[in-house]
Amino acid sequence: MSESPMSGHQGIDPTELGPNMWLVDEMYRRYRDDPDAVGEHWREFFEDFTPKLDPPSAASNGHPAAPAPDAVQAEGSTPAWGRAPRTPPATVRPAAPTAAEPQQQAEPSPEPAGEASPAAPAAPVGGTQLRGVAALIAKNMEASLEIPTATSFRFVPAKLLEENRRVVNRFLATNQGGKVSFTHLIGWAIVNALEMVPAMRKHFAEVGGKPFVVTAETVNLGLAVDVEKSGGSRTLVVPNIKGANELDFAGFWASYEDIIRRVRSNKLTVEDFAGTTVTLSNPGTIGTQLSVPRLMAGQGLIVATGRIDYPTEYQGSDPATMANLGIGKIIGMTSTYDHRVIQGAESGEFLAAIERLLLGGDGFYEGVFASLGIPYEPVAWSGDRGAVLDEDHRLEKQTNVLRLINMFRVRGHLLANINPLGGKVLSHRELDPSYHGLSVWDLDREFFAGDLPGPRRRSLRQVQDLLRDAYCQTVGIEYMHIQDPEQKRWIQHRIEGVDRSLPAPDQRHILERLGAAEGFERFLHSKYVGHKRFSLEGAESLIPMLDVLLEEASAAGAERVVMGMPHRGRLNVLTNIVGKSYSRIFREFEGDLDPESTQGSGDVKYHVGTAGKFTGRSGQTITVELASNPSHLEAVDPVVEGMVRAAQDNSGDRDRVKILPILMHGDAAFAGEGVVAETFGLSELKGFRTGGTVHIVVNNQLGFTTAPESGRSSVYATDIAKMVQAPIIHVNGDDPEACVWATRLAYEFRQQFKKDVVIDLVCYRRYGHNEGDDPSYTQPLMYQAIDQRRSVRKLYMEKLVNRGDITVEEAEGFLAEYRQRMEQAFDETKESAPPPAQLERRGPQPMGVLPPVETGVERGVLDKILQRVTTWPEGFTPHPKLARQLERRRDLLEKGAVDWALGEALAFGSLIVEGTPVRLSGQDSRRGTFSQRHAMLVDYRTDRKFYPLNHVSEDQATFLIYDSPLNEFAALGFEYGESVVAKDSLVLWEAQFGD
Ligand SMILES: Cc1ncc(C[n+]2csc(CCOP(=O)(O)OP(=O)(O)O)c2C)c(N)n1
Repeated sequence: MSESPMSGHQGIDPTELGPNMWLVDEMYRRYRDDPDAVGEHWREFFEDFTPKLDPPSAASNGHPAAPAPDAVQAEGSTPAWGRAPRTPPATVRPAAPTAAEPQQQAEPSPEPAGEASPAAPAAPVGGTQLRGVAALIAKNMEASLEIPTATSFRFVPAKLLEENRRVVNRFLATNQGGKVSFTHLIGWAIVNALEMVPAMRKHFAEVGGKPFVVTAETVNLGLAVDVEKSGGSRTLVVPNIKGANELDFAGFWASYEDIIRRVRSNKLTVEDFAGTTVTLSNPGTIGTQLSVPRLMAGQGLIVATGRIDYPTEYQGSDPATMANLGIGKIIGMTSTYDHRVIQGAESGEFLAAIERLLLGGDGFYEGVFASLGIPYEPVAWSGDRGAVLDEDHRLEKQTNVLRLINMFRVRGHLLANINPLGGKVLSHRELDPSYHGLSVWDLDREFFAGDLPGPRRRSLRQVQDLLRDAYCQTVGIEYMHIQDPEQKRWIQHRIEGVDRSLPAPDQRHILERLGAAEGFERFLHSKYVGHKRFSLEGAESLIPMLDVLLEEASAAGAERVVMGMPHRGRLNVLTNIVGKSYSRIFREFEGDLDPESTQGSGDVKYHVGTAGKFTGRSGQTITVELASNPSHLEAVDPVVEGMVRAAQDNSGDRDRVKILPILMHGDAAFAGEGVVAETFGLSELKGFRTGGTVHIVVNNQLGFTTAPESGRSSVYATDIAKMVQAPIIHVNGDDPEACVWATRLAYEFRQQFKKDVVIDLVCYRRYGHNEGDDPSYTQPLMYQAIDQRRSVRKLYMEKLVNRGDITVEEAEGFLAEYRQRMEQAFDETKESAPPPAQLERRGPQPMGVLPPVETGVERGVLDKILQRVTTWPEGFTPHPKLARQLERRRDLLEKGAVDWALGEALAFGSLIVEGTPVRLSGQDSRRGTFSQRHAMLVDYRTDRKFYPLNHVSEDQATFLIYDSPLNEFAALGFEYGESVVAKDSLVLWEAQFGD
């Protein structure tokens, strides 16, 4: 029943981490040391790779890099932390260092290795002479007797540590992989407690016969690792984590694992043992409750942790009874210190600080969660109130458990990890058990689980796990607004307690499709630099989603789908789903445009429709038609519905299962355009219904430059779909397996209930709105995060390797195929390139001039405005490119030249200086569609906003400028209303051109 902190230590047995947890990291290391050491396919994969479990580089934490491996080796090391399986015996090397920098004190072994010298005295009966490492340990132990130590003891409740470690590991298991052990967390608490009680960083030193007390600035945390040698005997090594107090938890965890890995592979170096400040020892592995270890010279403190277990008097008690009584496990901890320089009170305070941290004080777990990118709130500590042995309390808690279950069904999506860019801690009071009077102490108690699948009675922990798995992983589903109980039950049966893992062929197919999606974009990117293509990058999961949708539909006997979609990813869908040939698309890029199209403006690629055949994996085919659409976003929605309805009626598809509508949308357009609501309004009407549309919102969290807070009043971009009680499935675009699973669910729902269903594919946009646009003017921090983000293909491949789902050789095969696809594309363009088209450009017709009006203002006023719109406040950091742009504006006026944007700023500025308020709204108006206006500056480091025209003079009128939602009718109507009342203001609405 007992658990040692070390038994949670999983760094030694890789199988417990996911079979290949280290594999990718190891290959990366080889690549980093010598890029030629890995195959050429891997190089592209590693270009932007950051190893998750690689410790921060020595340079980054201010320590010199370790000397070359091999300098010092542990003998036949099998670290016994966690009882690891034995590694093959290593070659015997020079004496391994043992506790407390032994290598600094190491002297040559008193006896040469090999035969004893004939002159040596006879060994005692049964005696074996201590040599090498063993002799050194003996020596060091004797030396340690000179240190006058004292020891403080404390038992610390382990309940919260256990619960939060569980949350962490459940998250890691479904995301990056890896496991955090109790010791990682306890070690981290020790490092933090040393910051809180710096007196514990002192040690004693004697120089020239004089005593000194030394306070270490950096904490080099020694880890006492018990190593089992090939012959079965044991020894001890104490390498340390350098500068542990300068790391965050993720860095500490990575360094810790790195050390254990190097112990295991005999790769420790002299540097690893140098300068230990404090040591952590854990004899809890073998069941020890408390121990008083020896303190080595040069250190002032050694902490020992015992096993994690129930107090001795409860050994053998019934776990259910203990849960009901609120009895939890504890950990014994000791602090053994050098009493010459550290006092008992300081040591006591130090252990108290560790306890406070392990009970969640000072944001301890919040820090751990944040550094690992876990988007949840940690479990909080609380005392056990209202013991459940009391009938009333039991009933009350039971009721609350049922309420919690319902709450997860209603609002669980708010805790779902659906945003690949993360950045926000997900929480909602009604999903917090404490809001329902339930605490950590209730987790092990049993309750009736209502209508959840599985046993009628189970622990609250099991209930909560099931709910979190169903509603709060990378899929969040809204369906409780549906009034039909049958539809709700149908959904619950498919998401509660259901294993969502995909079979191996599906995984490989997804990876292949992601390669096709990314490869196409990368190719266009390198070949047609600066061309608009409205890249799908950041949302590549759309391709496997459409693929599975067509696969399912064709397998079920559907004959045709009609799709409507906007600009984003359209070319990708045309090639990878509709089957339009690469060469046809490339020809359009090379200038072979349809002369009928928009005067050859080049936008035909994003608007023209086409029809093709999709062939599923099992060979079945289905006709796919992509409707032509105008630039006007969402205008195609009712058109697609009309096309489908006509086709259904013509072919006698009365059940509406043979011809299926699919609509794709951008998040801003879906939330903004009125025609979306109008089309939903048709969906259930006899004369208009098409048996349900599968909607996929490609939610890249921006509409051109407009963020959701300016673009919509609803929580989600998809809230409008609730008007027809459609289920809405939000899914993290960086989890392609979840995307595919969500698509299957959506399709099945549509077929079953003949109703609309919406998938909200939460993703990001790797570039600007189009490839020539710089998004970092308005969203600098978001784009710094996006720049760091590796493609979904790479992340998925890494995950498959880490989980052991594909081998390294298979991964290499996928990388080779990806490269080959690019090369083939290059060949195809070479073959297909036609002569560049000569398009006749007609200039605009002269429109005449308006009668002249006196508008002039004093030059001084213009200079003042210019000064304002080309400067920014102290401490504000403008975008580096913009700073230069504004500088040029100043030069312009000096030369007497004024461009459109400056002319406009001077006009607005002079109006407000004269006392006329100005109000302007429109799509992306604050920055300007052409990146020309910059009426709002955004701090490059903090996202803070500054509006220069609001600071021209003290008594000026207001200048108000807003990005509107992506609609025209409502925004224009609103501004017209403004102008009817605000007669003395200049009220403007700005339209946005085409796409
Ligand atoms: C009705 C209409 N209004 C405005 C535009 C100009 N416009 C083209 S794309 C775009 C932003 C679209 O954002 P979103 O719908 O989120 O799709 P994304 O480009 O992010 O994929 C705007 C405002 C347009 N094409 N149609």
